[in-house]
Amino acid sequence: MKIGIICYPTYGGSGVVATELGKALASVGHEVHFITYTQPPRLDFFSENIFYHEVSVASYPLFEYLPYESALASKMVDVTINEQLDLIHVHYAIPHASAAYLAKQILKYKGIHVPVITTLHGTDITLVGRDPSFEPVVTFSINESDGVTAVSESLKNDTYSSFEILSNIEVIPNFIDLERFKKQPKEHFKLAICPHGEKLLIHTSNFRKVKRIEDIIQVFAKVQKQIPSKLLLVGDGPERTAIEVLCRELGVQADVRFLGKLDTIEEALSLADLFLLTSEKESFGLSALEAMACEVPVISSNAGGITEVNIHGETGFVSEIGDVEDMAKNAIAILSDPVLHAAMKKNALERAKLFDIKKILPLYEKYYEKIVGQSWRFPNPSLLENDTEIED
Ligand code: GMT
Repeated sequence: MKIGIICYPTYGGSGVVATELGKALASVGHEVHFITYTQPPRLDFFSENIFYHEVSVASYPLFEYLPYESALASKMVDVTINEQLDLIHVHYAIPHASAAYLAKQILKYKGIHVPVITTLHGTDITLVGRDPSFEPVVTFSINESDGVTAVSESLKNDTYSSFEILSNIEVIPNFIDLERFKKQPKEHFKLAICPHGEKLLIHTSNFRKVKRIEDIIQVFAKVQKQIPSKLLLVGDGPERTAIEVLCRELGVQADVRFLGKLDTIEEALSLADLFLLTSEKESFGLSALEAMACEVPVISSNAGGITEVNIHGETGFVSEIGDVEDMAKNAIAILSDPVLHAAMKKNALERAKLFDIKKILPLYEKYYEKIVGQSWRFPNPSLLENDTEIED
């Protein structure tokens, strides 16, 4: 199949899911065309089946806001025609789903029907998408998609309860490449960071408000009072300065290290004893899954789909959002009990195996076949030569 993938070229979240999905599809012989405004970070190698099409937006003094959505729709039209795409798969509804709708309508005028699948990832539904400035467009473009998937049951339910959705939403959970995310022997690094045998806690994210990183610092400060420990913060984002201030206020700044946007997250995860994820909203929690694949138990909030990944009392512990006392108590329980810690490490890996890319990729392929099978397509060459004819 020839598949167009539209995503944000981000270090985490939907961008990573889209990129890893495209790579996996290419590895089993599909031709994958990424369409986005810059090269996704995990797309830094050559593959005969992977193509990258950059969206550039012409600037003009009139434009206070650059019309990215129009440029993206135009690029989707161009790539669909010239590469003869069978399918467009957009990740994160805003503005990708509505741009895809526009592209689809333009292609229809050229006698080409290309099905569009929208994958909902999280804040496009639970936060930004609900805003009245986006809601009508999000609802419309989800309903107009030929197929819609959500990354967790929780996100599917949130979508039905927040928007008037008429179509079926298929849950296809996020996944992990277990060949990449596995515990690596990095004892020398651990010794450098924790020279006196301290425990190592870790968090990775985009440092947005929704992650409640202040709770992570509070939990860490409480843990540290009882168990000598260090905290690694991987990633970067708007809350960075506020977090640094809080670290100083709580007197833990010397034991907290900011590592920035690491490409090799699995190396840092391999050193850790515990992963913290205190989010207010989290449709899935891919970062927790990455930690679990590296045998790191998770202390988390119960936001959204996290409980579909982190199982309370098995792979870690789950607390109410904001309950830092309970989170600290649970963290201390794991870190001070080697038998419990070892069992949870093992359970975390076993649970991560359920989300192996090798298990999830066929679900996407089957869904693609279903959606493409429901559509008719390409092309009436005479219509391609004559743009004015309309095929219904
Ligand atoms: O807001 C973010 O954290 C980024 C966002 C994204 O779309 O890039 O992440 C969402 O998608 C991830 C991949 O499907 C999920 O693992 C995250 O849980 C989800 N984030 C939120 O729901 C806050």
